[in-house]
Amino acid sequence: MNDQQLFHSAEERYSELGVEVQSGLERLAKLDLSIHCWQADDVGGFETPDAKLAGGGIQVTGNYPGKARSLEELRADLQTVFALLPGKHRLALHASYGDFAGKKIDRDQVAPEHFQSWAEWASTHGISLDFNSTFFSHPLADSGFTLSSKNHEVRSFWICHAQACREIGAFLGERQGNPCIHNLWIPDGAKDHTVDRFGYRRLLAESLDAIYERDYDPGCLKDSLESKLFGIGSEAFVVGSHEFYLGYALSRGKLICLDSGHFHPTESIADKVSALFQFVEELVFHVSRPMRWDSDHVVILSDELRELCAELVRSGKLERCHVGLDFFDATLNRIGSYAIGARATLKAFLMALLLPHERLRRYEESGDFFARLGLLEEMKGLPFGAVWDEHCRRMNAPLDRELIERVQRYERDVTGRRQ
Ligand code: RNT
Ligand code: ZN
Repeated sequence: MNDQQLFHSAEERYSELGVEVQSGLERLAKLDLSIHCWQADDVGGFETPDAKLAGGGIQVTGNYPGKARSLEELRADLQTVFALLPGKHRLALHASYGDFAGKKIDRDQVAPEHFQSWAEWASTHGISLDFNSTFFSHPLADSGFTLSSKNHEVRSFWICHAQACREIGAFLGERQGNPCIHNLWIPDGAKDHTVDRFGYRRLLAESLDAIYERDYDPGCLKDSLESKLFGIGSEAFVVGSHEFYLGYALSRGKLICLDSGHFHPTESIADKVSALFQFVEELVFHVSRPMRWDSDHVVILSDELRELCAELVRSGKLERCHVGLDFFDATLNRIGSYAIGARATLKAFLMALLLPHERLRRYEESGDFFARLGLLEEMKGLPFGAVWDEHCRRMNAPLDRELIERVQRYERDVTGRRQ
Protein backbone atom coordinates (compact mmCIF):
# COMPACT_ATOMS: atom_id res chain seq x y z
CA MET A 1 0.00 0.00 0.00
CA ASN A 2 1.22 3.49 -0.72
CA ASP A 3 0.89 6.36 1.79
CA GLN A 4 -2.48 7.50 0.42
CA GLN A 5 -3.93 4.02 0.64
CA LEU A 6 -2.60 3.65 4.16
CA PHE A 7 -4.31 6.89 5.11
CA HIS A 8 -7.63 5.89 3.59
CA SER A 9 -7.65 2.55 5.30
CA ALA A 10 -6.81 4.26 8.59
CA GLU A 11 -9.64 6.69 8.02
CA GLU A 12 -11.96 3.73 7.57
CA ARG A 13 -10.83 2.05 10.78
CA TYR A 14 -11.50 5.24 12.74
CA SER A 15 -14.85 5.79 11.12
CA GLU A 16 -15.97 2.29 12.13
CA LEU A 17 -15.65 3.60 15.68
CA GLY A 18 -17.54 6.77 14.87
CA VAL A 19 -14.48 9.00 14.61
CA GLU A 20 -14.33 11.47 11.75
CA VAL A 21 -10.71 11.81 10.73
CA GLN A 22 -11.27 14.70 8.34
CA SER A 23 -12.83 16.96 10.91
CA GLY A 24 -10.12 16.02 13.41
CA LEU A 25 -7.46 17.05 10.92
CA GLU A 26 -9.27 20.29 10.19
CA ARG A 27 -9.36 21.18 13.86
CA LEU A 28 -5.75 20.26 14.35
CA ALA A 29 -4.70 22.45 11.43
CA LYS A 30 -6.15 25.45 13.24
CA LEU A 31 -4.38 24.86 16.56
CA ASP A 32 -1.33 26.90 17.29
CA LEU A 33 1.37 26.19 19.83
CA SER A 34 3.42 28.93 21.39
CA ILE A 35 6.98 27.79 20.72
CA HIS A 36 9.39 28.98 23.42
CA CYS A 37 12.47 30.84 22.19
CA TRP A 38 14.66 29.66 25.06
CA GLN A 39 15.54 26.11 24.07
CA ALA A 40 17.69 27.47 21.23
CA ASP A 41 20.30 28.98 23.54
CA ASP A 42 19.78 27.35 26.94
CA VAL A 43 17.78 30.30 28.35
CA GLY A 44 20.74 32.61 27.62
CA GLY A 45 19.15 35.67 26.06
CA PHE A 46 20.87 38.69 24.55
CA GLU A 47 21.71 40.96 27.40
CA THR A 48 25.36 41.98 27.80
CA PRO A 49 27.62 38.90 28.10
CA ASP A 50 28.08 39.11 31.88
CA ALA A 51 24.34 38.60 32.36
CA LYS A 52 24.21 35.47 30.23
CA LEU A 53 24.15 32.77 32.87
CA ALA A 54 20.97 31.03 33.82
CA GLY A 55 20.30 30.98 37.54
CA GLY A 56 17.73 32.06 40.08
CA GLY A 57 15.54 29.03 39.80
CA ILE A 58 16.40 28.05 36.24
CA GLN A 59 18.80 25.18 35.78
CA VAL A 60 20.12 24.06 32.38
CA THR A 61 22.49 21.14 32.08
CA GLY A 62 24.57 20.02 29.13
CA ASN A 63 26.94 21.62 26.65
CA TYR A 64 25.91 20.21 23.30
CA PRO A 65 27.64 22.28 20.63
CA GLY A 66 25.87 24.70 18.31
CA LYS A 67 23.67 26.85 20.47
CA ALA A 68 22.49 30.16 19.03
CA ARG A 69 24.86 32.98 20.01
CA SER A 70 23.15 35.95 18.47
CA LEU A 71 19.75 37.19 17.44
CA GLU A 72 20.51 36.28 13.84
CA GLU A 73 21.45 32.72 14.77
CA LEU A 74 18.45 32.34 17.04
CA ARG A 75 16.09 33.54 14.33
CA ALA A 76 17.68 31.25 11.75
CA ASP A 77 17.28 28.33 14.14
CA LEU A 78 13.68 29.20 14.89
CA GLN A 79 12.83 29.47 11.20
CA THR A 80 14.28 26.02 10.76
CA VAL A 81 12.20 24.75 13.66
CA PHE A 82 9.01 26.29 12.29
CA ALA A 83 9.67 24.63 8.94
CA LEU A 84 9.80 21.27 10.72
CA LEU A 85 6.34 21.68 12.24
CA PRO A 86 3.02 21.09 10.53
CA GLY A 87 0.80 24.16 10.93
CA LYS A 88 1.22 27.80 11.89
CA HIS A 89 2.56 28.50 15.34
CA ARG A 90 3.41 31.32 17.68
CA LEU A 91 6.69 32.25 19.32
CA ALA A 92 7.09 33.05 23.01
CA LEU A 93 9.86 35.52 23.79
CA HIS A 94 11.46 36.31 27.11
CA ALA A 95 12.31 39.91 27.96
CA SER A 96 16.00 38.99 28.03
CA TYR A 97 15.86 38.25 24.29
CA GLY A 98 15.47 41.85 23.15
CA ASP A 99 17.42 43.47 20.37
CA PHE A 100 19.65 45.51 22.69
CA ALA A 101 22.28 46.30 20.04
CA GLY A 102 25.14 45.59 22.44
CA LYS A 103 23.96 48.18 24.97
CA LYS A 104 23.39 47.43 28.62
CA ILE A 105 19.65 47.78 29.05
CA ASP A 106 18.60 46.77 32.52
CA ARG A 107 15.35 44.92 33.03
CA ASP A 108 13.47 47.98 34.22
CA GLN A 109 14.46 49.76 31.00
CA VAL A 110 13.19 47.28 28.43
CA ALA A 111 10.80 48.90 25.99
CA PRO A 112 8.90 48.20 22.77
CA GLU A 113 11.81 49.59 20.73
CA HIS A 114 13.91 46.59 21.83
CA PHE A 115 11.36 44.29 20.29
CA GLN A 116 10.73 46.24 17.13
CA SER A 117 13.00 44.00 15.06
CA TRP A 118 11.30 40.94 16.54
CA ALA A 119 7.92 42.33 15.55
CA GLU A 120 9.17 42.87 12.01
CA TRP A 121 10.74 39.44 11.82
CA ALA A 122 7.55 37.88 13.11
CA SER A 123 5.33 39.67 10.64
CA THR A 124 7.62 38.73 7.75
CA HIS A 125 7.22 35.09 8.73
CA GLY A 126 3.54 35.32 9.65
CA ILE A 127 4.25 34.44 13.28
CA SER A 128 2.44 35.94 16.27
CA LEU A 129 4.35 36.60 19.48
CA ASP A 130 3.80 35.96 23.16
CA PHE A 131 5.89 37.46 25.91
CA ASN A 132 7.41 36.65 29.30
CA SER A 133 8.87 38.91 31.94
CA THR A 134 12.34 37.70 32.96
CA PHE A 135 12.77 37.53 36.73
CA PHE A 136 15.82 35.27 36.84
CA SER A 137 19.52 35.45 35.89
CA HIS A 138 19.90 38.90 37.40
CA PRO A 139 21.76 40.23 40.46
CA LEU A 140 18.50 41.55 41.92
CA ALA A 141 17.09 38.02 41.84
CA ASP A 142 20.04 36.54 43.72
CA SER A 143 18.43 36.91 47.13
CA GLY A 144 15.73 34.50 45.99
CA PHE A 145 13.05 37.18 46.12
CA THR A 146 11.88 39.61 43.43
CA LEU A 147 8.27 40.82 43.52
CA SER A 148 7.90 39.60 47.09
CA SER A 149 11.22 40.93 48.33
CA LYS A 150 11.11 42.72 51.66
CA ASN A 151 13.47 45.25 50.15
CA HIS A 152 11.39 48.03 48.70
CA GLU A 153 13.92 48.95 46.01
CA VAL A 154 14.21 45.39 44.77
CA ARG A 155 10.45 45.11 44.61
CA SER A 156 10.06 48.40 42.77
CA PHE A 157 12.69 47.40 40.24
CA TRP A 158 10.83 44.22 39.37
CA ILE A 159 7.45 45.94 39.32
CA CYS A 160 8.91 48.35 36.74
CA HIS A 161 10.21 45.40 34.77
CA ALA A 162 6.84 43.68 34.57
CA GLN A 163 5.05 46.93 33.76
CA ALA A 164 7.51 47.48 30.92
CA CYS A 165 6.94 43.93 29.72
CA ARG A 166 3.20 44.43 29.61
CA GLU A 167 3.72 47.50 27.52
CA ILE A 168 5.89 45.48 25.15
CA GLY A 169 3.26 42.75 25.05
CA ALA A 170 0.53 45.24 24.21
CA PHE A 171 2.72 46.75 21.50
CA LEU A 172 3.29 43.33 19.95
CA GLY A 173 -0.37 42.38 20.26
CA GLU A 174 -1.52 45.54 18.59
CA ARG A 175 0.91 45.09 15.72
CA GLN A 176 0.03 41.48 15.10
CA GLY A 177 -3.71 42.03 15.46
CA ASN A 178 -4.24 39.37 18.12
CA PRO A 179 -3.56 39.29 21.85
CA CYS A 180 -0.04 38.70 23.06
CA ILE A 181 -0.06 36.56 26.18
CA HIS A 182 2.19 38.10 28.78
CA ASN A 183 3.15 35.37 31.22
CA LEU A 184 4.63 36.02 34.62
CA TRP A 185 6.71 33.54 36.56
CA ILE A 186 8.94 34.51 39.47
CA PRO A 187 11.46 32.30 41.27
CA ASP A 188 10.61 33.73 44.70
CA GLY A 189 10.92 31.31 47.55
CA ALA A 190 13.18 29.89 50.21
CA LYS A 191 15.25 26.79 50.83
CA ASP A 192 14.07 26.26 54.36
CA HIS A 193 11.02 26.67 56.54
CA THR A 194 9.85 30.21 56.34
CA VAL A 195 7.82 31.78 59.08
CA ASP A 196 6.46 34.88 57.39
CA ARG A 197 4.76 33.18 54.48
CA PHE A 198 1.84 35.51 54.89
CA GLY A 199 4.03 38.59 54.70
CA TYR A 200 5.76 37.53 51.48
CA ARG A 201 2.49 36.64 49.85
CA ARG A 202 0.93 39.90 50.91
CA LEU A 203 3.84 41.73 49.26
CA LEU A 204 3.46 39.67 46.10
CA ALA A 205 -0.25 40.48 45.87
CA GLU A 206 0.55 44.18 46.29
CA SER A 207 3.28 44.07 43.64
CA LEU A 208 0.97 42.32 41.21
CA ASP A 209 -1.75 44.89 41.77
CA ALA A 210 0.76 47.60 40.89
CA ILE A 211 1.86 45.70 37.79
CA TYR A 212 -1.69 45.22 36.53
CA GLU A 213 -2.91 48.65 37.48
CA ARG A 214 -2.84 49.78 33.89
CA ASP A 215 -5.56 48.31 31.71
CA TYR A 216 -4.76 47.30 28.17
CA ASP A 217 -7.12 46.31 25.41
CA PRO A 218 -7.65 42.55 25.85
CA GLY A 219 -7.50 42.33 22.08
CA CYS A 220 -3.82 43.24 22.40
CA LEU A 221 -2.70 41.87 25.74
CA LYS A 222 -3.72 39.08 28.08
CA ASP A 223 -1.95 38.40 31.37
CA SER A 224 -1.23 34.98 32.81
CA LEU A 225 0.38 33.91 36.08
CA GLU A 226 2.43 30.73 36.43
CA SER A 227 2.62 28.94 39.76
CA LYS A 228 5.16 26.46 41.05
CA LEU A 229 5.38 23.98 43.90
CA PHE A 230 9.11 24.02 44.56
CA GLY A 231 12.39 24.82 42.84
CA ILE A 232 16.11 24.52 43.40
CA GLY A 233 16.76 26.73 46.40
CA SER A 234 13.05 27.08 47.06
CA GLU A 235 12.34 23.60 48.36
CA ALA A 236 10.44 24.68 51.46
CA PHE A 237 8.54 27.70 50.28
CA VAL A 238 7.43 29.13 46.96
CA VAL A 239 5.64 32.44 47.26
CA GLY A 240 3.75 32.11 43.98
CA SER A 241 2.08 28.79 44.70
CA HIS A 242 -0.93 27.42 42.84
CA GLU A 243 -3.41 28.47 45.50
CA PHE A 244 -1.93 31.94 45.59
CA TYR A 245 -2.24 32.56 41.87
CA LEU A 246 -5.55 30.79 41.57
CA GLY A 247 -7.00 33.14 44.14
CA TYR A 248 -5.27 36.10 42.58
CA ALA A 249 -6.28 35.30 39.01
CA LEU A 250 -9.91 34.55 39.88
CA SER A 251 -10.31 37.69 41.93
CA ARG A 252 -8.55 39.94 39.39
CA GLY A 253 -9.74 38.45 36.10
CA LYS A 254 -6.31 37.17 35.05
CA LEU A 255 -5.35 33.89 33.41
CA ILE A 256 -3.73 30.93 35.13
CA CYS A 257 -0.75 29.25 33.49
CA LEU A 258 -0.36 25.58 34.39
CA ASP A 259 3.13 24.20 33.84
CA SER A 260 3.20 20.41 33.82
CA GLY A 261 6.44 20.42 35.82
CA HIS A 262 5.17 22.66 38.60
CA PHE A 263 3.09 20.32 40.70
CA HIS A 264 3.70 17.31 42.85
CA PRO A 265 5.43 14.64 40.73
CA THR A 266 2.34 12.42 40.77
CA GLU A 267 -0.13 15.25 40.31
CA SER A 268 -1.49 15.66 36.80
CA ILE A 269 -2.44 18.99 35.31
CA ALA A 270 -4.89 17.13 33.04
CA ASP A 271 -7.28 16.74 35.93
CA LYS A 272 -7.20 20.47 36.64
CA VAL A 273 -8.67 21.37 33.25
CA SER A 274 -12.25 20.36 33.97
CA ALA A 275 -12.03 21.84 37.46
CA LEU A 276 -10.79 25.23 36.32
CA PHE A 277 -13.09 25.44 33.32
CA GLN A 278 -16.05 25.52 35.70
CA PHE A 279 -14.88 28.98 36.69
CA VAL A 280 -12.71 30.43 33.92
CA GLU A 281 -13.08 30.87 30.18
CA GLU A 282 -9.45 30.49 29.10
CA LEU A 283 -6.35 28.69 30.28
CA VAL A 284 -2.64 28.92 29.53
CA PHE A 285 -0.33 25.89 29.60
CA HIS A 286 3.38 25.27 29.66
CA VAL A 287 3.95 21.80 28.33
CA SER A 288 7.06 20.35 29.85
CA ARG A 289 8.32 16.92 30.92
CA PRO A 290 9.41 16.78 34.52
CA MET A 291 11.59 13.86 35.45
CA ARG A 292 11.63 13.38 39.23
CA TRP A 293 11.52 17.16 39.55
CA ASP A 294 10.80 20.18 37.35
CA SER A 295 13.67 19.13 35.10
CA ASP A 296 12.27 20.55 31.85
CA HIS A 297 13.10 17.53 29.70
CA VAL A 298 12.17 17.52 26.02
CA VAL A 299 8.48 16.80 25.66
CA ILE A 300 7.61 13.39 24.24
CA LEU A 301 4.33 11.67 23.47
CA SER A 302 3.81 10.55 27.04
CA ASP A 303 0.65 9.36 28.75
CA GLU A 304 0.60 12.62 30.74
CA LEU A 305 0.65 14.73 27.62
CA ARG A 306 -1.98 12.61 25.90
CA GLU A 307 -4.23 12.83 28.92
CA LEU A 308 -3.83 16.61 29.06
CA CYS A 309 -4.76 17.00 25.40
CA ALA A 310 -7.66 14.59 25.78
CA GLU A 311 -9.00 16.69 28.66
CA LEU A 312 -8.65 19.89 26.61
CA VAL A 313 -10.70 18.33 23.84
CA ARG A 314 -13.26 16.88 26.25
CA SER A 315 -13.66 20.21 28.00
CA GLY A 316 -15.12 21.61 24.80
CA LYS A 317 -12.86 24.65 25.19
CA LEU A 318 -9.89 23.55 23.15
CA GLU A 319 -9.90 26.79 21.20
CA ARG A 320 -9.80 28.73 24.49
CA CYS A 321 -6.51 27.17 25.51
CA HIS A 322 -3.13 28.75 24.92
CA VAL A 323 -0.60 25.97 24.83
CA GLY A 324 3.06 26.85 25.03
CA LEU A 325 6.12 24.67 25.26
CA ASP A 326 8.59 25.01 28.11
CA PHE A 327 11.67 22.83 28.14
CA PHE A 328 15.39 23.28 27.82
CA ASP A 329 17.89 20.51 27.48
CA ALA A 330 21.44 21.34 26.45
CA THR A 331 22.57 17.72 26.07
CA LEU A 332 21.19 17.16 22.59
CA ASN A 333 20.64 18.84 19.28
CA ARG A 334 18.45 21.81 20.16
CA ILE A 335 16.65 22.06 16.82
CA GLY A 336 15.83 18.39 17.00
CA SER A 337 14.56 18.73 20.54
CA TYR A 338 12.19 21.51 19.49
CA ALA A 339 10.91 19.38 16.63
CA ILE A 340 10.37 16.39 18.88
CA GLY A 341 8.64 18.37 21.62
CA ALA A 342 6.37 20.41 19.37
CA ARG A 343 5.46 17.50 17.13
CA ALA A 344 4.76 15.28 20.13
CA THR A 345 2.36 17.92 21.44
CA LEU A 346 0.59 18.13 18.09
CA LYS A 347 0.41 14.34 17.94
CA ALA A 348 -1.14 14.27 21.39
CA PHE A 349 -3.76 16.74 20.18
CA LEU A 350 -4.46 14.67 17.11
CA MET A 351 -4.81 11.52 19.21
CA ALA A 352 -7.21 13.38 21.46
CA LEU A 353 -9.24 14.55 18.47
CA LEU A 354 -9.40 10.98 17.18
CA LEU A 355 -10.87 9.47 20.33
CA PRO A 356 -14.45 8.12 20.14
CA HIS A 357 -15.57 10.51 22.87
CA GLU A 358 -19.29 9.90 22.52
CA ARG A 359 -19.02 6.16 22.67
CA LEU A 360 -16.68 6.27 25.67
CA ARG A 361 -19.07 8.55 27.49
CA ARG A 362 -21.96 6.21 26.78
CA TYR A 363 -20.08 3.24 28.19
CA GLU A 364 -19.27 5.29 31.26
CA GLU A 365 -22.84 6.44 31.79
CA SER A 366 -24.16 2.93 31.48
CA GLY A 367 -21.62 1.73 34.03
CA ASP A 368 -19.79 -0.48 31.55
CA PHE A 369 -16.32 0.22 32.84
CA PHE A 370 -14.83 -2.80 31.12
CA ALA A 371 -15.95 -1.52 27.72
CA ARG A 372 -14.70 1.98 28.53
CA LEU A 373 -11.26 0.65 29.40
CA GLY A 374 -11.33 -1.80 26.52
CA LEU A 375 -12.07 0.89 23.96
CA LEU A 376 -9.39 3.19 25.38
CA GLU A 377 -6.91 0.33 25.02
CA GLU A 378 -8.15 -0.53 21.55
CA MET A 379 -7.51 3.05 20.42
CA LYS A 380 -3.81 2.63 21.17
CA GLY A 381 -3.55 0.12 18.37
CA LEU A 382 -5.29 2.18 15.70
CA PRO A 383 -3.23 3.29 12.68
CA PHE A 384 -2.60 6.75 14.06
CA GLY A 385 0.73 7.12 12.24
CA ALA A 386 -0.94 7.10 8.84
CA VAL A 387 -3.22 9.97 9.88
CA TRP A 388 -0.34 11.96 11.35
CA ASP A 389 1.68 11.47 8.17
CA GLU A 390 -1.26 12.73 6.15
CA HIS A 391 -1.43 15.82 8.36
CA CYS A 392 2.28 16.50 7.81
CA ARG A 393 1.85 16.06 4.06
CA ARG A 394 -1.13 18.41 3.93
CA MET A 395 0.75 21.02 5.93
CA ASN A 396 3.92 20.65 3.91
CA ALA A 397 5.99 19.50 6.84
CA PRO A 398 8.44 16.61 6.95
CA LEU A 399 7.22 13.18 7.93
CA ASP A 400 8.59 11.59 11.09
CA ARG A 401 10.78 9.35 9.00
CA GLU A 402 12.41 12.38 7.40
CA LEU A 403 12.99 14.29 10.59
CA ILE A 404 16.33 12.94 11.76
CA GLU A 405 17.94 13.51 8.39
CA ARG A 406 16.51 17.05 8.18
CA VAL A 407 17.83 17.97 11.61
CA GLN A 408 21.21 16.41 10.91
CA ARG A 409 21.49 18.33 7.67
CA TYR A 410 20.99 21.66 9.46
CA GLU A 411 23.55 20.59 12.02
CA ARG A 412 26.04 19.74 9.31
CA ASP A 413 25.48 23.00 7.47
CA VAL A 414 24.82 25.45 10.28
CA THR A 415 24.83 24.66 14.00
CA GLY A 416 27.74 22.22 13.75
CA ARG A 417 29.93 24.99 12.37
CA ARG A 418 29.43 27.22 15.39
CA GLN A 419 32.36 27.25 17.79
C1 RNT B 1 10.26 28.10 35.45
C2 RNT B 1 9.04 28.31 34.63
C3 RNT B 1 9.17 29.33 33.55
C4 RNT B 1 10.47 29.19 32.78
C5 RNT B 1 10.54 30.04 31.55
C6 RNT B 1 11.95 30.20 31.07
O1 RNT B 1 10.12 27.12 36.37
O2 RNT B 1 8.59 27.10 34.10
O3 RNT B 1 8.07 29.26 32.72
O4 RNT B 1 10.74 27.88 32.43
O5 RNT B 1 9.92 31.22 31.75
ZN1 ZN C 1 6.94 27.23 32.66
